[in-house]
Amino acid sequence: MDNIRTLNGDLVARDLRIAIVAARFNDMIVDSLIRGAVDALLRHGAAEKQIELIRVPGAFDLPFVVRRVAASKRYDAVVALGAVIRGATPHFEYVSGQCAAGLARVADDTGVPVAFGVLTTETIEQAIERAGTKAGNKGADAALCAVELANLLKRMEA
Ligand code: INI
Repeated sequence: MDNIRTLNGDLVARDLRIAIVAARFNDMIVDSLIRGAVDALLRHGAAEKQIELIRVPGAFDLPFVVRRVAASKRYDAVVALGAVIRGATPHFEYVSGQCAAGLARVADDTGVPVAFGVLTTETIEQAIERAGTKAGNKGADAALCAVELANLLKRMEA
């Protein structure tokens, strides 16, 4: 193992431009995800001016806007945030499925990392647990994933 060249992305956000695209639907939850994401980026060396926050109506609408944001090439990575709660919607599968598949497609098509910080839960309690209470903050996790992927790409291209 010692002789294997290993590439990793570090968690230093000092030189990165990060876009956060966040849904307004379930904003009580999503606002906590945004706070977690911003806090994680600042604590990992980003300045506020390196971060841009863009709001969209719901999780279904994220891929459309994230594609524009990623294609602009103004950002090293995008953090997509939202909350789809089964109890709140009879079309849970459509919204969550299209959102996840759409965001993955955007990352593949543009080559810009898109971190998936969209909660898909059965209940509002499960969403609250993942938005800054007992199961951590998935917004913060997604932000750090974006930092790691952006730095990994820079290292792979160096
Ligand atoms: N959008 C969400 O982000 N979460 C949900 O739980 C949700 N529900 O319950 O339907 C939801 N719907 C709106 C959807 O994302 C779009 O904004 C809408 O369909 C217009 O395109």
